[in-house]
Amino acid sequence: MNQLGRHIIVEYYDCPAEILSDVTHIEQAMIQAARDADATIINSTFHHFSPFGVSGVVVIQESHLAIHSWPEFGYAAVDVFTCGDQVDPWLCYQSLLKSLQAGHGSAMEMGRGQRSLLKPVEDAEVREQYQTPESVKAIQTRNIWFTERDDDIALSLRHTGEVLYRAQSPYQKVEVFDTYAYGKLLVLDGKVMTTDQDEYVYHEMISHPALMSHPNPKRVLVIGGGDGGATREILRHDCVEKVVMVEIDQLVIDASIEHLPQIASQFGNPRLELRVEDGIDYVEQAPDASFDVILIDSTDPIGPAEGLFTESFYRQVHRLLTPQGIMMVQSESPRFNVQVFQEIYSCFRGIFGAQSVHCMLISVPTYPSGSWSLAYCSKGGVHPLRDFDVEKTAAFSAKEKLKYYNEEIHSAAFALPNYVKTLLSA
Ligand code: SPD
Repeated sequence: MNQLGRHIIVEYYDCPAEILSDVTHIEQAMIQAARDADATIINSTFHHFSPFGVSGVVVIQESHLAIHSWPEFGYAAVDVFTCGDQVDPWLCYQSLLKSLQAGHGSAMEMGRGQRSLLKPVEDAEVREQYQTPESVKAIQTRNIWFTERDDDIALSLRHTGEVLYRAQSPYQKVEVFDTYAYGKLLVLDGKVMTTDQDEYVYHEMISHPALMSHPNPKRVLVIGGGDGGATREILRHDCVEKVVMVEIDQLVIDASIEHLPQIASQFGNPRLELRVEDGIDYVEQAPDASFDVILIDSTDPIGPAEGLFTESFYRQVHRLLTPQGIMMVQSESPRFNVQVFQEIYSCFRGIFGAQSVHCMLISVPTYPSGSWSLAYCSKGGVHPLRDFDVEKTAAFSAKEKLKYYNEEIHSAAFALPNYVKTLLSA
C-alpha cells in the first residue's frame, strides 16, 4: 500500500427516525459492520442524547468506526478508518446502508498517511525508539489478534493471521492459531485451552501433585484433556499401568495431533486407552472403585463441559475412586470466575468432606487473569502435604526435566492468599 490507511466519510439519508435514536440498534449495526469487514473489535462506546441522536464509536484493532445521528433529519454521519489492507471500509458502508435502512447514502474515500509524504522523525534516538526493526518489517503489515473476552475483560494474543485449523464439531468450534508470544494456540468456542509455551504449567500441575501423593497409583482416568497434555504427564510415572482417557470430541484430538505434537505426544502409548465418547456417560457406567486417580481436564462450564460441573457427575467420580483415590479437577479462576469457583468447592466439600478438599493455585499467563485453580479431593483422606515424599518428588522432577513442578512447588501451590481463603470460607 502506498498509504497507511483508508478513511471513508459517509452520509446516510432518509433513515427512519426511530432507528437513529435507538442506541442499542445503532451499536449492534456498527458492531455488525465491523464484523462484516472482518475487523477485530476491541470495544465500543455509545451514548444516546435523549431526545436527540446517538454518538458512538467502535474501536477496532485496525482503527475505528464512528457515528453521529440526527433522527430529526433522518441523517447519520459516519466515518470508517481502517489501517493496513486487511479490512475494507466499504464493506462497513454496505452493511450500515442496510442496517440503518437508509434511503440512500454517499461516501468518499481518503487515503491517509501517503507514504511519499512521510518522512522519518529527525531525532535519531526517537526514530530508533519507534522504528520497526528491519528484521520484522515483513510482518508489520499484518496485525491480527485473537481475543478471548467477556463483558469486562479481554486477553489478546497476536497471531500470524493464518488459521491453522478451524472446524465446527457437533460440540464446539475448534481452532488453532500461531501466536507470536506463545506459539500454537488451541481455542475451543473462542476460549484459550492451551498454548505451546505455557501448557506445561497446567498439565504438570493437574497431574503430578495427585500422582506423587497417592501411595501407589496404577489406574488413572482422564475426562476431557483431548489435547493429550495431561496424559503425557501421567505416563511419565512408571507405576501407572493404565490410563483411560475419555474425550468427547474427536476434532480436538485431531487438531492437537496435527498442530500441537509435543503436547499430543503420547496418543500411541500402549498404556493409554483412548475413548471418544461422553465422559458423563462413561462415569455413569464404569464400575465402583476402578481408578486410583481421576483428572477432570475440562473446558469452562459452558457448552459441552457444562455437565462436568455438576454434583451428580462428581458423585459418580467419587464412586469410581478406589478407597485411597484422588480426584483432580480444573476449578476455574478465583479472580475471573468467582461464582463458579465458590460453588464447585462447596460441592466438592459436600461430597469428599471439608478436610479432604484442597485448592491449588497455578499461574497460567494465557488464561483469563492468569490466576487459575485446581482442586485436589481425596476419598480416603490422602493428604497432599503430609503424604507426599519430598525426596522422591525432587528426584522425579529432575529425572523428567519438568519445567514447573518440583518438591517446593508441590507444597507452595496449596498456600492460598487471604482473598482466596475468604472466597472458600463463604
Ligand atoms: N479457560 C480455560 C480453561 C481450560 C481448562 N482446560 C484446558 C485444557 C488443557 N488440556
